[in-house]
Amino acid sequence: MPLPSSIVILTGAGISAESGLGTFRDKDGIWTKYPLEDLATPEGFARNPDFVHGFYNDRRRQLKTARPHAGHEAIARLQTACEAEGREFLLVTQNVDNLHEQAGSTNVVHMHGELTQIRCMACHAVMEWHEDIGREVPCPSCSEAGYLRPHIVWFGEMPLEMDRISLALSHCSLFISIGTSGAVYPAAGFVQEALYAGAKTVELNLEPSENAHVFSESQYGPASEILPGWVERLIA
Ligand code: BV8
Repeated sequence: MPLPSSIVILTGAGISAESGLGTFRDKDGIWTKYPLEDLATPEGFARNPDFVHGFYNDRRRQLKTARPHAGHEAIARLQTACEAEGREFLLVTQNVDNLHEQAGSTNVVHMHGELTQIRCMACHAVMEWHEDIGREVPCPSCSEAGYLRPHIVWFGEMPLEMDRISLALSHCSLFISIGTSGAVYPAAGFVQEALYAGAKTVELNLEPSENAHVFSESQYGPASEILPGWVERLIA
């Protein structure tokens, strides 16, 4: 059976769970331990930048030892198969880790930003950064100190590359949602956009998400266990 003409995949924190990076809304999730308003909003950062820098510094450090699993590798194989047949493929992730890239995925759209990038609020430069940052660190681009922030999309801020994502959704034939609770917009609305485009919609998750009823097909279980078989059946 030929591969679908155009695939869009959306991933969330669930696909990084088995690599040891925390999810947000599961039991013991990040937002059950840390106040979202103080850590993932521009207001929270303005109130206490050191607290927010510390939170993201900890998560950036975790990246150094986190490794992708068979689920990430299956997604990278699917991209290779699609591109070998000239099919369109777009991987959009809500995650700010680099596990998809470590597994071989390319052109990954990080709609909520990346832990390994920082942004200067004085000169607006966005730069690769793998170490801790703090208020005292001068911007490598404009040398101003006190203006660096994580290049992360917080609540109330516009996610990145939305035009590119909407264009891909408007003509996709298969939309696959993996490891996300469907609690955060606009990502949680992508399945509806794909449906309007006439796409087949699939949810692969540990358990039904908040918009599970919208999907035409679903399979539940840990991503490292269910993704490889699901992708092999699609590619075969
Ligand atoms: C915006 C920062 C507009 C990075 C994040 C009322 C109604 C609707 C919307 C809103 C509303 N009030 C406010 C809003 C908008 C708001 C929103 O959606 N709020 C929600 C809470 C109601 N959205 C925004 O503010 C967005 N911006 O709307 O801008 C705008 C318009 C014009 C001009 C300017 C602005 C910005 C949203 C981005 C916020 N940043 N994070 C970081 O620190 O990581 S969001 C945060 O949630 C994370 O980034 C995360 O990626 C994201 C989504 O969570 P999930 O990835 O789904 O993770 P979660 O823990 O929830 O779920 C894990 C899932 O995995 C579970 O289903 C679980 O079953 C599954 N799982 C677990 N283990 C496994 C597994 N699956 C498979 N295998 C496993 N092993």
